[in-house]
Amino acid sequence: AACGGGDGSAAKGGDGALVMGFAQVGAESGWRTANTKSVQESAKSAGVELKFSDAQQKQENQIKAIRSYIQQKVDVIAFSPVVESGWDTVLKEAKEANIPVILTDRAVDSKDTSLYKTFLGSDFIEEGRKAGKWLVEEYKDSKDPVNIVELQGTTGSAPANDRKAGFAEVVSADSKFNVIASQSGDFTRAKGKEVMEAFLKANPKIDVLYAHNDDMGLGAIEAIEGAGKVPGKDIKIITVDAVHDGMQALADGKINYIVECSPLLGPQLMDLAKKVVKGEQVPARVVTEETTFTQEQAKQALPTRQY
Ligand code: GZL
Repeated sequence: AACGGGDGSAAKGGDGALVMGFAQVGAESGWRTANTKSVQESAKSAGVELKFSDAQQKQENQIKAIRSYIQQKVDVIAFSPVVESGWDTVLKEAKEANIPVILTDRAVDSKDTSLYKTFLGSDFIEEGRKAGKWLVEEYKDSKDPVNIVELQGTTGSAPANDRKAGFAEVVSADSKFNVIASQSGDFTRAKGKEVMEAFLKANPKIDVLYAHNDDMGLGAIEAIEGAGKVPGKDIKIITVDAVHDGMQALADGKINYIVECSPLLGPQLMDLAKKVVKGEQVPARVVTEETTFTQEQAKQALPTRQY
């Protein structure tokens, strides 16, 4: 397709549609599946021709996909960077090819913000703070030490770095809270279960699990039950995302609190892409709207959840 130029003419795909190249992280979690569905369905209803790739959580695959979109002269590139670092070179190649880039979901640590037009996604630090605030409230009347284990997301990813920082910022205000172990479970159930089994073996007294996503929390629940303990009671669990299976576990009392991270970025992404290709101004940062859920709220919300 010809590139959308500064003359305001929208770039044209085969049938006149705007062509977007989307480099997705992978299919590691229920969140990711819901996010992919949102992008694909929104492209269809927005009349955007979508080229889609799944990087199996490998940065080199995302970089390859972005390079292939540049070769194909798509009108706009969007992607969710699996990790924060290592993007400047390929983003400079997109800029030289005069193809605008939109970051969705996760951020990059590039100092040169001219390398992308906007970043659409959640405030992960705030998500970590929300998790910490619930815990502080939950234990406000207790003086005893609270032993916390933490299942981090993918090492080097913005959600892992920021959810850890936001949570630590809040709980470090009270010395009774001790994060006694913190390790990556790579946002997957399998790894979450494996790491939680190791935490349980190494730490006789665990009061709380803070998992950076529902999927690792669900894996950890299997490990906790396998160790003969009751999730949600013997070990309180806080997770992030609020995908269906996490909300079900919350309603069932196996998780105590979930901080929502909405994957439904598709509609906003398509609107931003059309503006960007037309050369219109867009905000540098678009923060996703999202909330939190207690066990009671999960029971109310479940019947009408989209994912
Ligand atoms: C957050 C997203 C994270 C989810 C995980 O926006 O990048 O990646 O929290 C997913 O479930 O794997």
